Amino acid sequence: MKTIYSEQHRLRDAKTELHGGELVRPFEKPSRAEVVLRVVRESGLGEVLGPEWFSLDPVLAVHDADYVAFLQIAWQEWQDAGYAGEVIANVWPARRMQSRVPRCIDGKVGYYAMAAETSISEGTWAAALASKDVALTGAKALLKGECGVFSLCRPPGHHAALDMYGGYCFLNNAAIAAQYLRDQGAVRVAILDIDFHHGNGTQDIFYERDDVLFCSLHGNPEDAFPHFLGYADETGTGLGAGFNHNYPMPPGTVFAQWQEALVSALSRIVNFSPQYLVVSLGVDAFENDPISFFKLTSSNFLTTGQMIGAIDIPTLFVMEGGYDVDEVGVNVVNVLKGFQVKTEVG
Ligand code: OKP
Ligand code: ZN
Repeated sequence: MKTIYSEQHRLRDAKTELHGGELVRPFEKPSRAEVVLRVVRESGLGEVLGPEWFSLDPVLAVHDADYVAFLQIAWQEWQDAGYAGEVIANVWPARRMQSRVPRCIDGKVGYYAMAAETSISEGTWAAALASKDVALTGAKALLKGECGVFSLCRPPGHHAALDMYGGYCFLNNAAIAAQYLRDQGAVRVAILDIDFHHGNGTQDIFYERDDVLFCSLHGNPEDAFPHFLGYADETGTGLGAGFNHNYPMPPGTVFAQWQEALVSALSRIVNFSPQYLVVSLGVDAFENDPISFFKLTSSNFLTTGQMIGAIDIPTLFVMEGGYDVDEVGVNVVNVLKGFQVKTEVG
């Protein structure tokens, strides 16, 4: 399997994350991608290729233009305001307030942020652009006939909505790739999100559509970030009714229970008969993940890959979360190896 990787991810190296009332070094840090790349190479998974450059058009196909313009200028406007720290939201259009876009940077940050843990830092926008190129290059390889491709994206994307950033995400790489596959002729595309956290951004982008099926396995929002989306009764609206499926699970969930949800999601995907599958591949359901509460083991990720491979749909794996830096590489590569075993054996 080919891996698409860009070292531009290193430009996303924020100094601060708001965690427990303190500013700490972010969990989502460059070494995550370096470790995944190293294990990809050591395991002989396949070639590692750089991304092609894509214009903003595929980004603007899923994100609002005013949001993209904001991401582009946020760091500069924050500097111009004379602030010493990184860009962090501290005010929101909360219940019964206006949803107009303010003029000043403090107001705009609150308008476009869905959470405050994620600082915008110098280089964040450049890294986010490269990350979407990594996803799109992977999608393009699928269109050319590959049956499985790994886009080693960083920063991640699945929390980024139509017009919101947060949860370490700025551009929704998986959604951008899925929409690109649609625009290049695929009639139906499915997205399977196995990151520990609910893919609120991806759900938001496709919630009213019947051409992109979204299934997500994640920590119950009553207990887990992003807290305000991801319940089982969110099943889509309008044309999209019945094309969104959430599998929220409680603290301590082990593989037996998680696997039941995966079986259900995969069966919905098979029934949908998509031309392509995009997997939001977070491995933070791992038992030792520092910010999550599921109990999957490294070998469970191998089984997960086998199960995804067994439905035999051309698949783009898009890297999302996974914060146990020591094991993130093994866990990701286990999914990819498991997928390959099945496809090679047939
Ligand atoms: C991004 B992805 C710890 C709480 C963190 C944000 C989690 C973002 C996860 N301070 N809240 O889905 O892996
Ligand atoms: Zn996550």
